[in-house]
Amino acid sequence: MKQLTGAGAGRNVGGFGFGAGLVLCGGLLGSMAHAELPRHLDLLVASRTYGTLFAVDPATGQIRSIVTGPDLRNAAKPVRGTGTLLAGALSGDLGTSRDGRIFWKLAPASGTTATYQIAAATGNRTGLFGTGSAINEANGAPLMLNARTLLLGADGFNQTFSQNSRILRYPLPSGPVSIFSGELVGDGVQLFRGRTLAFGEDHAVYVAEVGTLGGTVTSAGVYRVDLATGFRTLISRTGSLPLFRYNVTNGVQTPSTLSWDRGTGPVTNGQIRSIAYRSGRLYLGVSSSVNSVFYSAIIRIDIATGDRDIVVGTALADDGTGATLLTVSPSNPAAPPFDSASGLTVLADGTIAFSSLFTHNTICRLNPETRELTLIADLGPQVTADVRGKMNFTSLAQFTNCPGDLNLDGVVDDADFVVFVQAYDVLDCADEAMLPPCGADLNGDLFVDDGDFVGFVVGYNGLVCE
Ligand SMILES: [Ca+2]
Ligand SMILES: [Ca+2]
Repeated sequence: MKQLTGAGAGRNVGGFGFGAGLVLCGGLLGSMAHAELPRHLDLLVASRTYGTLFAVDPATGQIRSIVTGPDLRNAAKPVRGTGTLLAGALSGDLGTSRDGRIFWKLAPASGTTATYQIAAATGNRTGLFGTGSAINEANGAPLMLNARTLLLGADGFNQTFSQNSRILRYPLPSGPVSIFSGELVGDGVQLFRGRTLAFGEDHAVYVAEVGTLGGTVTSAGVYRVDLATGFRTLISRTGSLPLFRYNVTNGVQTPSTLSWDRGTGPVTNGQIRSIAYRSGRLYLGVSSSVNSVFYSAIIRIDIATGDRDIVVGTALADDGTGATLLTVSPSNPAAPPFDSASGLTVLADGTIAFSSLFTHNTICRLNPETRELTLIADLGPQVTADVRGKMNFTSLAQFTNCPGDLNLDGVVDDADFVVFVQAYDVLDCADEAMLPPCGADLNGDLFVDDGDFVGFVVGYNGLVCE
């Protein structure tokens, strides 16, 4: 515990008159200088079909720019950026850092699964690691643990039932990749096709399994993985089948599977597309299929009990049949339709943004308290007719490059100062009390100290963040 020198009562920093004004991130200056670059808090949405990453202004719903890949607004589809075209993936997901870095892990048609870094300034696509080897198989979500570390899911889409999934750890900028949890690393329940990740507030990363149709291991679940130990515990069974998984203790896996269960409520017989964390609860974008008709829902899980409920959409009753539909409608009558909710992203106001994977070209916003569902953007009218309904928006993330805006509400103000002081008192990004991605570590040295405070004050006192 140290004291923040010079902060006084928290309102008078270095004679700059702390609290005197707000810094708007991405203002007029930014738009004049970099008309084609994404701005702080733009929504990045990824088309797996074409390998295009759009930046969308959440206030207007308009495409701000093509970050990388073919420009689907133009019939000639000119490609922005160099490197492997990131199209054809079974599924892709995005990670963004607080300083404007973008990471995309997927399996492009021309190659095997790999993780790429996208340079926002140029659109260039650079492979970081991945050759389709066992440690990196299939797709998964990259997530910033801190400024220097990526955690990644690896769902093992084609793995056999005897293989385990894993969560990978990649030190930036150059690795090497290693297994953080899974296989025989870390005690606890086996992961099978654990694709998407979300940080909680309890020094844990939560992983959602895509799900499986049956075999030696069955069903799907959501697990807590402790960031200190890599140990895995079941939070909630999300699949309609009984959950069977191996258990690992001290690097030894049980010879046969065990039955696991936790939580009551709706389930799914299809894929889980995305997971998000908000206030002690997890939110899942899920798909189910009955009589060849696909249904989508956003399911909420109370971490304390594992109990599940539908916020909006259609999922299945946990009655053993895998065929009894349960539907919860949005509270507003004019709610937009959605399918296979993907890329769930919690915004500063507590609403959850998400994309639709298949027929819709939309980004929607859900208020999980009121069940109000509204439209943020419809990209359909903004692209050429031939790609509409085919883009497959697998993932969504916020582009963030305003380092002083710690709560991601678009301004650097006293609320951010409160967040900064809390992080400063903790100091070490690896401390259990520090929340990922340790955003107050502005200079990326994995500590929050006076060096970061200098940068924070500069942001607070008037520099436009682009
Ligand atoms: Ca802020
Ligand atoms: Ca630092």
